[in-house]
Amino acid sequence: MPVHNADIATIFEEIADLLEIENANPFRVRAYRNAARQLQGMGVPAADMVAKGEDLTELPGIGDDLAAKIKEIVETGQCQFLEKLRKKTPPTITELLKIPGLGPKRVRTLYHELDVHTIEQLARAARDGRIRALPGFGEKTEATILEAISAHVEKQARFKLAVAAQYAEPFRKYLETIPGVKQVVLAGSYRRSRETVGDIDILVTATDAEKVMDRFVAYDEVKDVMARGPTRATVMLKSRMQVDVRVVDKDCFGAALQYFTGSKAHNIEIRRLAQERKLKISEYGVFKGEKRIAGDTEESVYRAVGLPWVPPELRENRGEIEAARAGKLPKLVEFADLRGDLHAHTKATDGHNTLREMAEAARERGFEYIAVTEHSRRLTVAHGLDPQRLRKQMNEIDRLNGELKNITILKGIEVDILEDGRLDLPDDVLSELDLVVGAVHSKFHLSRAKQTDRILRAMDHPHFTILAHPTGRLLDSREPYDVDMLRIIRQARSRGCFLELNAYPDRLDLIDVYCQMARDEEVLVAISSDAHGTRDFDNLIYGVGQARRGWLEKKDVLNTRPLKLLKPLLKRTIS
Ligand code: DGT
Ligand code: CA
Ligand code: CA
Repeated sequence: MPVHNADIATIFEEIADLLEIENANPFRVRAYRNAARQLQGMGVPAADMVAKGEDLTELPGIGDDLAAKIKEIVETGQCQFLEKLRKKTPPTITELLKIPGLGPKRVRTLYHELDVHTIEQLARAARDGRIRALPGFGEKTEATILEAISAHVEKQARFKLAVAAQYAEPFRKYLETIPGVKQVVLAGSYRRSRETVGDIDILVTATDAEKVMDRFVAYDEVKDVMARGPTRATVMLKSRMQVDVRVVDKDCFGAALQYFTGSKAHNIEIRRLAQERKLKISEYGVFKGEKRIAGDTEESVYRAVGLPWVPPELRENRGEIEAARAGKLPKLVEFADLRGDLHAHTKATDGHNTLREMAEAARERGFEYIAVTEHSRRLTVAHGLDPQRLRKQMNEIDRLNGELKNITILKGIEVDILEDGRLDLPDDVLSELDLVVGAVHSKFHLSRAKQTDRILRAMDHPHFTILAHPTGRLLDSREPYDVDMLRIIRQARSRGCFLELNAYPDRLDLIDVYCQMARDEEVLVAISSDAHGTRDFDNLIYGVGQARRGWLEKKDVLNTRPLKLLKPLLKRTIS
């Protein structure tokens, strides 16, 4: 059974969590977290590398010890070290860390003082009022914990799109090898590129549905078969991802695809349109009385209700039906439209590859430019740059630009926006750069007014170019900070600045509705990889997905511009 990168990453995350709860050395914890992140962002399965006998220590952040563990996991499906840790501390305890407000220290206290090591026990202890009495807790914390638990229970079942892809794509390939199978399409929220996916919906056309069902439930990653009929089945994978599959007739394929792509809200509107025309619409087709008038393709379904085909990413009932009717659907940006990347790190700070390696990898992807934007000095955990080290890097960039053909390295920085809106580096050094990407990395809990003000002030700065990950949210672990996005977007327009859509699978922020807002206000969005290694450029595809959900066209995206047109845009026209 193949071991996915995501599985190894999950093991390393659990080790890191357990070590942290044990109060282990923070560097050790960080090593496991970095390795997990590396694995998740990697295009190549580590299992393949092991099978080919490739040297895992070549991977950034993987030393001998971690390489041995990866090999062990690939070969045995287990990690002895983790098993040892689990014997010392109940493994369910890591779930508690997912409750916002509970860090390792508090989890430790809850475990030692109240013997709490599951979410259920935590909820019970909170309801009984036993938590407020613990040192460092209190009544308010107790109430917050209870609220956080219910939010967590609702959220936990969803997978990040990039993680879902790691399970869904091999499954799709497996289904495609079944004899008699013609088409296999992943529908549902996955097809709409939602940032998280609840379950995977697969549609198959085939000559023999029964045979497809036999093979579907026999996939070796299937843990439980939850339902099974002649043409449909639901299974639970070992990864705890649920998969629905339906075998449909090729004459119904378009109708089924339209139906199971959703969203539900979009489909309800489409059904209403059909009713206005005295038509009936279902997963089997569009019917006038008993007669089927459409359904073999999605286009035919939309045509039957008087609309052009609507791209899946737009199907959220957020104005796409009106736009389609008016012939005003956007021509959405595509991955191939990107001409470069405007946010990347190297070994000089917390990246894993050298400047040259990053530039060459960008060139291999067909990019014309890449901006190197290291962290600034305030971010000490990432070994941020001070003016002296930044100038040293600028010299190196000049040298490399003289040498490398067909790729231009732009000089940038990901500068910290300090609490009062000042930037973490002096003007004179910022003025020497091609672009300044500003980011909030601290004080996430300021009030809405203060947080907004802080960012507006940073943008007032004459050298500020792009606001990185504008709300700071991390899908699993951090709520967005509270800001007035419309004011920020309008400030960007008046200051000639831009907003970033960070393509890291945990971030994908700007979120879709804010992309739409930026587009309405005519502020360009940079789709950026925030690459910490050469493989991270793969994540740009998720950034493009989110941008498409936000209605962005090629013209709305900053880094679709060729270098010649980009350069004048980076120079602030208004300051
Ligand atoms: P998810 O799985 O929570 O990320 O979201 P979806 O959108 O994939 O939802 P899911 O898996 O429950 O259903 C797949 C699609 O099937 C959904 O987008 C639209 C369609 N669908 C499901 N239930 C209904 C329904 O009751 N009415 C209509 N019109 N469509 C439905
Ligand atoms: Ca689904
Ligand atoms: Ca489903």
